Amino acid sequence: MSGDSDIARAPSPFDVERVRADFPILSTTVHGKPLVYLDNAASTQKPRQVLDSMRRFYESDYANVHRGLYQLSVRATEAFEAARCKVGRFVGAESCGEIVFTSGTTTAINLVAHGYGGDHLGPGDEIVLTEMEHHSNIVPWQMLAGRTGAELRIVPIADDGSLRMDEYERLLGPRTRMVCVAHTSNALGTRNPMRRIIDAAHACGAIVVVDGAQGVPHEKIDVRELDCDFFAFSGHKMFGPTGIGALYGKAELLEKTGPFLGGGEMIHSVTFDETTYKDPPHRFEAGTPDITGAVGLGAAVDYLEQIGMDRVEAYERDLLDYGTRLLEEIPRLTLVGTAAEKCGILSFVIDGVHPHDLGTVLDMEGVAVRAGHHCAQPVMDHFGLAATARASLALYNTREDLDVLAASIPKAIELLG
Ligand code: 7TS
Repeated sequence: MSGDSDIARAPSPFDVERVRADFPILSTTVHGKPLVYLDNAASTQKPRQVLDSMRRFYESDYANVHRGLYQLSVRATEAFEAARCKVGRFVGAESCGEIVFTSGTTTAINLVAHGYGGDHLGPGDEIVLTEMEHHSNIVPWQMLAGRTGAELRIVPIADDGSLRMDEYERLLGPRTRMVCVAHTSNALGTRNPMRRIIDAAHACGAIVVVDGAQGVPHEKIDVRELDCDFFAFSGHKMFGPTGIGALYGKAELLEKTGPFLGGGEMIHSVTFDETTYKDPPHRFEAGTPDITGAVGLGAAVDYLEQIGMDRVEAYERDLLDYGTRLLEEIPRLTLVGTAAEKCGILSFVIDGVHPHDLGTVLDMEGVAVRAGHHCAQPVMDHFGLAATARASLALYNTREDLDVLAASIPKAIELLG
């Protein structure tokens, strides 16, 4: 797809200017200032390799999938299924069939809560969550607990934003059926010790659902090495299009997962008396899927593989260290989330300045950051805050981006404080 990309020839080490040249939007201006895009945890921008692949697909191979006998539909189906395999390889799945296309992380987690949790949990069973989860890894489990009589157990965080592993291990017990945990926190940047979390859950017979939305775009993920049971992620946070994401599930667990949405394409046969369902992954893909989105996600995977996730991770680690040092020097600024193991998220508050006002003033400087609770209100509650400002990094950000951010904050303080 993007095999002829310039990236393939990009010299080592990581050449950020070449990467930036792939993202047309990065040369746009906002309020007359060059865009400094630092809201990557919310969504990432798209390289032309992804945009081109989708346009090419619409122009030459597009039809509905899994239905037509005609050649175009066969070609579309092949492209859709090839994208599934690419995504599966990218995260280390054993087979293509372990990847279910969903509309994103939220749908993927709801699918597991409904289709697996609904059939396997009952009164008194326990679901372990953490205090740092995004709402999409809280609310589906609350809803499930309400339906089944299962109970939620919450692992607290420490004041640096790391997970209280002592408390986690204490909470696990014979009634723990599921552990649902973020790979990386979107509000704090904390990278959790996944292998230790997963091994401890398995030791007491629980299955583990990983919210990988903030992990996949920033480091190499290998679901088999992690040994997680389910792993959810979103295409739009990894340089792919919106409307597409994936759920990885171990084959034997997907087998035991009931359907989520009912409709066309997920059935073997339908009568008014009885409907029988297809095997995974098609059992979970009712209706016409986001076909072109899947193709675009496949192109995003190609793009990331050509750069190499190890290089992405090393580059972003350096950027995070640089940005942390810059922000630490700003008077009245407090970083929220300072765990030793972090990815490129800089959440912060400024004494006397509301994060929303700060965000508005930064926007006038061309700097896009997010201000709010980041759909992680329990995190905000932990720190006694209503909101933080958050700069979140991706592979195309530069030290200059962080210089602009750091230079704009004192201006904002002067204006607002
Ligand atoms: N899980 C995590 C850890 C996330 O960061 C997000 C989105 C989701 C789940 C939901 O993903 P979706 O693609 O299904 O919407 N996080 C953010 C954010 O930090 N700011 O806006 C969206």
